Amino acid sequence: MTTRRTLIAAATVLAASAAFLPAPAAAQMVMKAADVHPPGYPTVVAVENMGKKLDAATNGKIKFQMFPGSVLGGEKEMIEQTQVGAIQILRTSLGPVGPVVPEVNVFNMPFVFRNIAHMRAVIDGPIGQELLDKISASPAKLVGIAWMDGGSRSLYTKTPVRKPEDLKGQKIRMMGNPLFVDTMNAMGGNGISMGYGEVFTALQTGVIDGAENNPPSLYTANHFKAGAKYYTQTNHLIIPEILVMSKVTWDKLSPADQALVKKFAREAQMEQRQLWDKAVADYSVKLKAEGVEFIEIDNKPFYDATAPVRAKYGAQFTDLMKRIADVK
Ligand code: GTR
Repeated sequence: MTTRRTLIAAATVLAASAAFLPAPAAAQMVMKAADVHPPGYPTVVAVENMGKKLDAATNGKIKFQMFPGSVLGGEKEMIEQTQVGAIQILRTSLGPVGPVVPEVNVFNMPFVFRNIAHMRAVIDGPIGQELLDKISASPAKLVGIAWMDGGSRSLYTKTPVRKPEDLKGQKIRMMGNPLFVDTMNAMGGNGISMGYGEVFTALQTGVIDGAENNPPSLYTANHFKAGAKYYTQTNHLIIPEILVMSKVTWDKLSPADQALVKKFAREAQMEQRQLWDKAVADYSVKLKAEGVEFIEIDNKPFYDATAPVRAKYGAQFTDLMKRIADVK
């Protein structure tokens, strides 16, 4: 019969042997990373490379699994999924983040940056960090970890546009943020808010007459094949893209892992920029080869036309806009 003493002895032996067992491996985290863009797109590649660095630096404890090409939804839906922790890492335009964190709308205003070099100087510096911090401190449950480049957005339509009057009566798709609908209305057209994934069919069926975006997006989303062959260089929006982590996920990371995420996110910001410049050059050549006409214009009439939008949305950002303008 088992005595109390033998039970205690057995427990002691077990406890002693447990001391020699290897420590249980730290729980592995496979983070879902999402993007509307297809494999090979600069943002997708930079985030994949960031995941590889994290995997190596944490000995496989943290890995990314990339879900490109909108497989997890449009940006509005993916932002919501990131807020609840169903997606852990999201690369999105800052445009649809505006309705969730209104403070970021300062970067979403038409012609707020003089040019791409100016935008880069701002996002790389203290103002860029302040806005990332504002996202993290907001109740949105998102942590801003890096900026990415989305170049400059210009108008594409089925008929040539050279001045605001040419947009009269034209329905132009804009990203989901009332600020952009107001921008297009001020530019002379009728802004229609719609998800990126719906633009191709909407162009084909005549629900819209045009949209606006950068050359890599115009090419990879095939919008030029749906009739949008005239690409007017309005350069009206220079909106940075952003990499956010779900706060739910962030809070589970140790301070050391959080520091690694920040370090590699900053490296991804710089790597994506190199890939981006090449993509803009390559896709512009490809678009021209496909018969897309790049229409060079003086965009001052569009700048002037959007002054009321800057006045309306910029009223709450007066000091910040001055600081942005002062960045060389
Ligand atoms: C692209 C951007 C995407 C998405 C898309 C759109 O330039 O990279 O994040 O916002 O535009 O127009 O919806």
